[in-house]
Amino acid sequence: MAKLFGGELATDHCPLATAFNEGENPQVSLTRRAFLHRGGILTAALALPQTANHQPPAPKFRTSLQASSLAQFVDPLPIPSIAQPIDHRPSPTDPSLKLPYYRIAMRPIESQVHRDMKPTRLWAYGSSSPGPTFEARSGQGILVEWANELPTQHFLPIDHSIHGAEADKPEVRTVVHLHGAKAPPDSDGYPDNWYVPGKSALYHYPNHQDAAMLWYHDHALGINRLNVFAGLLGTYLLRDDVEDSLNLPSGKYEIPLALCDRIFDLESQLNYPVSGNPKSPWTPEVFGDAFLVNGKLFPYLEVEPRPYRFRVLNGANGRFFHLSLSNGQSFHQIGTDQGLLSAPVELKRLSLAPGERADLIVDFSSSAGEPIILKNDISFNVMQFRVARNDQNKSDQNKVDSQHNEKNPARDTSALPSSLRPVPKIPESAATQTRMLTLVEVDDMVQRPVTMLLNNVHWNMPVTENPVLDSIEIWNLINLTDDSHPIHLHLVRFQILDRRSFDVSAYWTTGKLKFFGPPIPPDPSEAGWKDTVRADPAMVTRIIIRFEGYTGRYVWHCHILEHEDNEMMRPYDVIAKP
Ligand SMILES: [Cu+2]
Repeated sequence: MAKLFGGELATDHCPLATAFNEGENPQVSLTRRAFLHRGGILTAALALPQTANHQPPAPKFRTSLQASSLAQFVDPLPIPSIAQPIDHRPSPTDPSLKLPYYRIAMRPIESQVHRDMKPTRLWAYGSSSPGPTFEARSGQGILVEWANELPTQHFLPIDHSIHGAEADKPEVRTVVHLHGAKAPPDSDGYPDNWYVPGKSALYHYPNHQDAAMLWYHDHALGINRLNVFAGLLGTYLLRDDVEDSLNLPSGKYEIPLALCDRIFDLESQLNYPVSGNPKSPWTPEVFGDAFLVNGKLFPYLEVEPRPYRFRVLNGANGRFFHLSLSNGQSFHQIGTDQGLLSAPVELKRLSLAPGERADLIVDFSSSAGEPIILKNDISFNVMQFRVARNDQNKSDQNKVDSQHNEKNPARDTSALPSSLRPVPKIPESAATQTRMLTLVEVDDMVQRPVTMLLNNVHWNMPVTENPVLDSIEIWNLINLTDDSHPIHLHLVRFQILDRRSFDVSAYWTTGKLKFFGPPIPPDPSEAGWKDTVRADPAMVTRIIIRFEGYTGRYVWHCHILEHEDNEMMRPYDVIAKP
């Protein structure tokens, strides 16, 4: 169990200092962090408690398009196509078994994200961003060959001072992670397992897990934020008999909504912000004013006055979405990152951190004839639902229902069951290991973030978290920063135990946790299986995890991609039982 805190940072034992020894770790030898360390600045900055209102350097933007100047709700919501297998191939674990085999190529595409914009250059899985949606069944494995057919030059600003993205590395590198999958380590998309244009990797997804909405995205070390911003993401719906038995809205009444935010320039091209320093263009967070839903800006969706199931993904680099409906109506959340909740939760507002998913039932039956806007933070429009009138005759229906092209809208026979799937609580007494893990922001002298760390250690340092297969652990995520960090563990699902406010200054000084109040249980909408958890500032967030599935090397990291790329990611090993 690693226990590192501010009081220890200036000592010779500081692992951070070791990381900056050029002889020992050439990969970080020329980073600006090393420069700061040599100047004696870093340790000083580290030993100081975080203060609010750090001012990031003014980013140098190309002139940005103002998304709010565009006409809204003029483009229909795109629904990504369903990925189709092209063959069947032997299972890596049982060659007598033939598994569906898919081949998905990463390619540059041009996509018109809004009627009044020019086509935008994106990188996509297949021919759209988001890429095709996978439909898979629990217990039925698939094989996916992820082929890198991208150009050899990147079109977004690489920061060569970030580890793994040094100038001697190929500019374009990709590796795919299926977020939320219980996948073997060699199919998990380990960030160092990147490959270059012209190469591909064959991954096996056994799907031995409950129905859930997973998503796939790039995970290449040091440039993940750029690859995802460029468009490399898509959704993966895993289904099972329990879900089938619930009679939830399905078919055209079940719709994925992949949300992200982007910045565009006046030529309609992606405008990824930079720090202003050409040698280290990394910026700590990126927030765009253009909210894309399934790749469109301000789309609309024509719906019938009946319940719909929306599979919502926050695929943004750093934005937390706070969603509500303009008519104030409530909706039900039926699932979290890792599948169904035990019972529906009625909500008027849904918060989703980057990487999180929510499974929602929205009933439009009392809103016939109304337009309803999906809002973010109350004041920003995301998309519009155009609810058809009840009295609309068949020909009207056919006209407005062009997206669905269904001649006879089916009578609604779906249900909202009062109970969904049991989520048995993992008892705390079952945990055999408790880890104390800090979330740390390293600032320079003027309190600009320079890097982000988990437990004060860098990506390249030896593994410190090594849970035993099938054991249960409690991880205390001690957030010493001013930001909320969505923490994601690969391979596993977990439950949130609680969050508790603590005295950050006292922790920096003494290394001890002085709590301010009682533990706060997770929100009802988080009280299911999770794979990504919001670790709020100045809080200890406790999660309980059973390390099931495979032994081998995985990662855990912050899902703010700018943080993840700049050291807020660590390897961990699931080890065999002694
Ligand atoms: Cu973070």
